[in-house]
Amino acid sequence: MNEVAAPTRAPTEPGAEPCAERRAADPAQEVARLREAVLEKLCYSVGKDRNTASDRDWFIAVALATRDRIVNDWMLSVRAAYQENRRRVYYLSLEFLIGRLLIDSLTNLGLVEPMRAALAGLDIDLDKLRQVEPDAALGNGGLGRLAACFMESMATLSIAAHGYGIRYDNGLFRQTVTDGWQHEYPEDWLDFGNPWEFPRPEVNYNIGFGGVVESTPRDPGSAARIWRPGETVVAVAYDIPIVGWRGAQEHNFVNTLRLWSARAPDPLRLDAFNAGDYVGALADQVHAESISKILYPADSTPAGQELRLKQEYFFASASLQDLIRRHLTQNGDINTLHEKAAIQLNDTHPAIAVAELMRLLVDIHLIDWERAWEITQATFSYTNHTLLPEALETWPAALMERLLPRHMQIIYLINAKHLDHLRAEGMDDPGKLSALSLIDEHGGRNVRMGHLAFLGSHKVNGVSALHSELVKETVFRELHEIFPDRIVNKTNGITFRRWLFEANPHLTKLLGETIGRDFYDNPEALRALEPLATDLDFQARFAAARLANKTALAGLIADRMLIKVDPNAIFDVQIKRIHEYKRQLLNILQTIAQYNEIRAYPMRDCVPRVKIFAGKAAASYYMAKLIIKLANDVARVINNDPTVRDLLKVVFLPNYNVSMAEAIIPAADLSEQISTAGMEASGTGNMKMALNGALTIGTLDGANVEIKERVGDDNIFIFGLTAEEVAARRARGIDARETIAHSPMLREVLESIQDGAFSPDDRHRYAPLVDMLTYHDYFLVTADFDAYVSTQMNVARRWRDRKSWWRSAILNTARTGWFSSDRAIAEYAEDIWNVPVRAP
Ligand code: 26Q
Repeated sequence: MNEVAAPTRAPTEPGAEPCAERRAADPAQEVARLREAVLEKLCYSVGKDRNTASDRDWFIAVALATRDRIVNDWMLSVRAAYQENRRRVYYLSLEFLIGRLLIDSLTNLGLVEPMRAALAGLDIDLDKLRQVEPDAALGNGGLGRLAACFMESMATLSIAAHGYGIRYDNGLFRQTVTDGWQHEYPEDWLDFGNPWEFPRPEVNYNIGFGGVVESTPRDPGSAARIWRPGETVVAVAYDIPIVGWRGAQEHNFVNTLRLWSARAPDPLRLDAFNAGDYVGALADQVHAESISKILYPADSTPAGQELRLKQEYFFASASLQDLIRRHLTQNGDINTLHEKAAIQLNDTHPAIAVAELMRLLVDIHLIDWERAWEITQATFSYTNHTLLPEALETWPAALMERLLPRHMQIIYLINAKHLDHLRAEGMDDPGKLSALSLIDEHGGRNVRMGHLAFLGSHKVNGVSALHSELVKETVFRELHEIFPDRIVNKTNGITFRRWLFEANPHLTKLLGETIGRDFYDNPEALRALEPLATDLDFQARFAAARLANKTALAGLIADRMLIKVDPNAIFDVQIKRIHEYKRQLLNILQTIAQYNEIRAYPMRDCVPRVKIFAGKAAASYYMAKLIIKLANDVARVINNDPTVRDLLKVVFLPNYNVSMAEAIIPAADLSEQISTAGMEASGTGNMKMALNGALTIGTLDGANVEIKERVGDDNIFIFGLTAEEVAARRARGIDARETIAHSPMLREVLESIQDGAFSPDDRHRYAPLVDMLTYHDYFLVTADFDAYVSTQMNVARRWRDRKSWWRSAILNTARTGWFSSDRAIAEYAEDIWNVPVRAP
């Protein structure tokens, strides 16, 4: 197979000619057509009779009928990009946390109600089918969900964009909680097929690993390198169409998410099979296909394993070969690649693409080094999502040399030229040179992927204003000094289609009736709500919409957990990956403090609260799993204590995913965003809850800072140390004995945990946790405890004054339009990719 085959016509695009005429003008006709289409799919594609079809059969039929409506626009979009020869954006991400697509696609096509009516005529309930679709959980958390929101916004803004990732057979693990402990089970989203994907077996590329690099003389004085891999795996494409909202012209803009699946070049060794070795005959296949088998279930601590590096190179190489093929088909000249392609690296996970593009340009396309480097830098840009030192990706040079010998040579050469240049400019401080080097020499030789991504890009961005400043001051301090214009900020955003229109139809309807539908296309139009914030009639309608959402969530909690919660209580919500820096522990300690208070002063008037937690812990993250167990132990004790009298309930909902977020977020009154300041790069759940009318309790971290600036100080509860104070406190030491001694409430809480009040079956269960908080409180839970408790009291006071609460809630919705991912993508398009956008 040719590495960069250049066929005369791209065989991989979804065809050239749009095939069917699209929408019926008459709504009744539209409904009738959809009904016919669904029945046809049920019969001819699913092979089922209406009388025996299961919900799943109906779901597949509806998804396929919806997909048919997408394909035409897809072809038109591809053709438009081709004819206009636009610069294309390539979004490389190892994670796309998509969730469900049925309602999302129907919403963007404007077909939710027609489809609902079509199905009602068949006695089928669309909302029931909606629940049947498995979540596509090809991501861990924020970074993966951001990629999914961005794909939708790029289509909405008619940016010709392709997402590239891996089609994992098993997405993020399914979490169960038994006896309070998390257990992980494989996730099986593909078991009943994926109606949204188009397999493209003809689009496949060879990906090499290992082997040797040979030199052959080229021009006088220079040598060509030829990499002869020892192993080859084939990457096969699967395409998912991503529909944009409405569309600028007469059709919706539709982009492609192309996911790669790994295959062995020869799936079966016939000689072994014939000799009776059936397992051995399949060994090569199993080995090759392991690359796209499973998503790494870590969200911060890099696994550092060989398979992960193979995944990174596998999808980076396949994607580059694919986009170069497309470029050559259309433009014929590799020298103009950067004019026609902008590649965004979603964190360092695809950073090996920098070395791969250099290899393709220099070794395969015979471009000279300096020119190749110019093209590479002009093509790539890189987004940083974390400052956690343990999450900064590095790979042992020895492992890289073995797996990717040619790439390692290229990395050494990039580094040598980079350091030579610095020395030529007069830099002679060995400390600085070593901090600037691509190779970290402390404790063995490791390749710094962040440095590689930084040097290979023309722009590097952080994901909130605070985070981008910290990126300049910490991880890339020395690089920023030398390239002061490279780091920019692009504050994250969320797609309002999924996180407002689809997740919260009650509120969306109310907003439409009140301020008109401008906000459908222009999120800033939500500002029109501001004058209504004190209107008691509107407040009542706003509160009613929220109560409907809370009642629905209470139903879900009753069904799944057999816990009864009162929809009139404050729904106090913390939903995100479980991590010490996110400080679920701080929330649990405050819950215990409130429990102690209720028992100590039973006569005191106390505001009823439901504490809702959800989130997964990395399987190997012991402390995170212990925190889940504590949340569940505390829930059991509090929920079963009659003296609490429903004033406090604690719920840990297992198996948090995108669909569960869609159910929880519209029902949240209080949004917990309480990370140790400086550690949460941005957060996006904070934006989703604020948009839906929750008030935030949070630290000055990530995008909380910008949410505060927009909603106003009176409409958010901010507490705790600032990022600067955190740094200073850590410098002073993190032994918390003195802090604990000064807080009677904290002391009581820690003593009750220590004494086994929540673990009577194992009194020592939480000794490691209490020890950690006492002697090594790196995340400063104890330092922020008193401030957090008193801010939670302010929350309760505010809740009593419901007029004031709803005023703030309405102002949160009115003032968070800026956090739309359309705004974020428009900024990337203008400042980083240099591509035009077209609003609907
Ligand atoms: C790396 C190497 C090996 C194995 C796993 C990983 C890995 C995988 C996922 C490292 C990090 C992640 C995910 C990080 C993440 O989700 N970060 C979040 O990104 C959001 C979008 O920018 C921010 O809003 C959050 O603040 C940030 O935590």
